Amino acid sequence: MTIIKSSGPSVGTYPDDKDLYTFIFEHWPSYRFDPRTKSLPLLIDEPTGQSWTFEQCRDRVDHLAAGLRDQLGVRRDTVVCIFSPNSVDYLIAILALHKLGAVASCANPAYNASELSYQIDASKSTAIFLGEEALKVGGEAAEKAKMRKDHVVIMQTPRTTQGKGALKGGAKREGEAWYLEGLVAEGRDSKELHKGRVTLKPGEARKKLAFLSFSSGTTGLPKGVMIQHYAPLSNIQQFASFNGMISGKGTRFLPGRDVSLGGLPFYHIYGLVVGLLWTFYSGITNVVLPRFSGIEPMIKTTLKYGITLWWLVPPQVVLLVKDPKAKPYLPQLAKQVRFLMIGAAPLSDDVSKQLDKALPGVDWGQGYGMTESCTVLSMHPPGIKPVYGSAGRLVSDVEAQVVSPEGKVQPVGELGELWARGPSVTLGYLNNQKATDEMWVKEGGWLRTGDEVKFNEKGDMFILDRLKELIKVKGFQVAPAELEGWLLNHEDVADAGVIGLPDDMSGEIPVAFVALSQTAKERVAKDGSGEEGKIKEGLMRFVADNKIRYKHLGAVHIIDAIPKNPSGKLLRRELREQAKKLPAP
Ligand code: 4UV
Repeated sequence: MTIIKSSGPSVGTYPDDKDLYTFIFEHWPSYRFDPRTKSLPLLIDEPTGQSWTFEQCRDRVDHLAAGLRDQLGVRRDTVVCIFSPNSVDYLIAILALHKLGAVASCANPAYNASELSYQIDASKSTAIFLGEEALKVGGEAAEKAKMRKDHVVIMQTPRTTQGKGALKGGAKREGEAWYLEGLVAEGRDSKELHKGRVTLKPGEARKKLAFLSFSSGTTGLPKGVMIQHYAPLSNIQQFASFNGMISGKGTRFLPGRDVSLGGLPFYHIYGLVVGLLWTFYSGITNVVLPRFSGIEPMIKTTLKYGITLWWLVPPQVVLLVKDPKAKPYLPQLAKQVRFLMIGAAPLSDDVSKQLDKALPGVDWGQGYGMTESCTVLSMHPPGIKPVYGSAGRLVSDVEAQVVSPEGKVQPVGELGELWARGPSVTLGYLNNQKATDEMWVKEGGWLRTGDEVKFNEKGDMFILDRLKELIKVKGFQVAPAELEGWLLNHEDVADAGVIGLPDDMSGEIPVAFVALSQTAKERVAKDGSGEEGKIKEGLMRFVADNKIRYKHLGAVHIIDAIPKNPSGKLLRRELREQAKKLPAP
């Protein structure tokens, strides 16, 4: 049995009687700023520069929780969807829900109404926070899901408010919907303020849900990942320990001095746990960007706010090293940015080399994680040079084994599927025991990652392929089953198979293979290849008009039949082989 263990310092004991609200506001690690001062600006709204201290955040969380309790009846196990671009109130909303024992289901703010209503239904969300820019789509989806109108909370960005209840002449509501500011505004004495707080008994954090995040996992449609409080709470500490913060020896990060780029989407597990929860818990100032709007704005924000920590996905690094707009800033960035982590999809060796040249001397490396492992499993360790192509080493208290297709545990250096275990592994998929059993192995507590990896003797992990169906476009998840199901709604399609093909900018891009319906075949027989072209265009549009941008198809190919095995399972490897033979588009 070859079990690979983390070489990072162990955290020791993880608290299992704390929800995230309690953990973040009342659990004091030695490395965090002095709890008596609490005067550090911790969250900064990038567009306005308005900042919030630890105490101000807690006060806002407490008032919002009271408002949610009194006006919406939110309580233990109520599921509430958050549909918003990044904002300071993203964290406030999450922690207010956790204070009441409720569960946050964070959705991609760029979803359309049908994508969002799928998540609302699947998570059984009974209330929703809507970012201002998400109002139209969110309102439509909430209506579709038959959500009560007074269970909608509109999150204004701080720049549109001038203090508690000051919005729009003090209006607390818009029609029946609540303004977040309106819920915060209620005056309450301290006893009233904390009524309804849910605290956990020893062991309970291991089971009590904190988040329902969506992931397609190995196969099929996106499913709600049941994330218990213990999982992010552990991962935050594993991250801190691996980077020397708990031991205090050679710490990589400097609470009170470092400034983080809050630009990764907070709905996604990488942005949520690393880019939001870990920074706040660690007392690191976070500049919150509503979204990534190009490499130059990101650089300008970095320079303006003295940002020293960058969390990125590979396509942003490609822009950084290749876009001429970035070039003039590189020397200045190399002096200021101290650390850069890249994750959620593979980073090529070529781009890695260019990054080393672009930002000489900067501490950078890849990180690797999954929604199901909430989140970081490996990252580039402190104190060594980046190892091109490596997704780093196992973070503290993570163990791994590499398993062959025949189920044999491989020796170090051999290829196989990564199975990982550690305190941040989640509980499984909501209402889907079959998919849960396929990924969570009861014996040994392993999580099957569906990623093909190998380790070297030093413990560097290399991800060589993805064995699961999942497609990653710019680090975002695309489930082939969702696009296949959608294409089957089109009258020209008898059968469909979707795979991801490599793309320089996005990492991968979804491509569809379709077998035509009888009527479409007849049209082609009559009108020839011109009609084929029209059908392909029509199908590309059919996806583009109905799905979020990163799910749009790069190409459609018409074939006679979609390859299947005798039990009807789609053979994606064969589609990949066929794709290799096609002329370049
Ligand atoms: O579920 P998910 O969308 O989750 C993520 C999480 C990425 C993170 C998390 C914490 C970090 O510190 C960090 O750096 C990155 O993406 O998708 C999980 C799948 O994405 C692929 C892999 O197939 C996972 O199973 N993936 C994630 N990171 C990498 C990657 C990587 N560095 N290299 C290659 N593939």
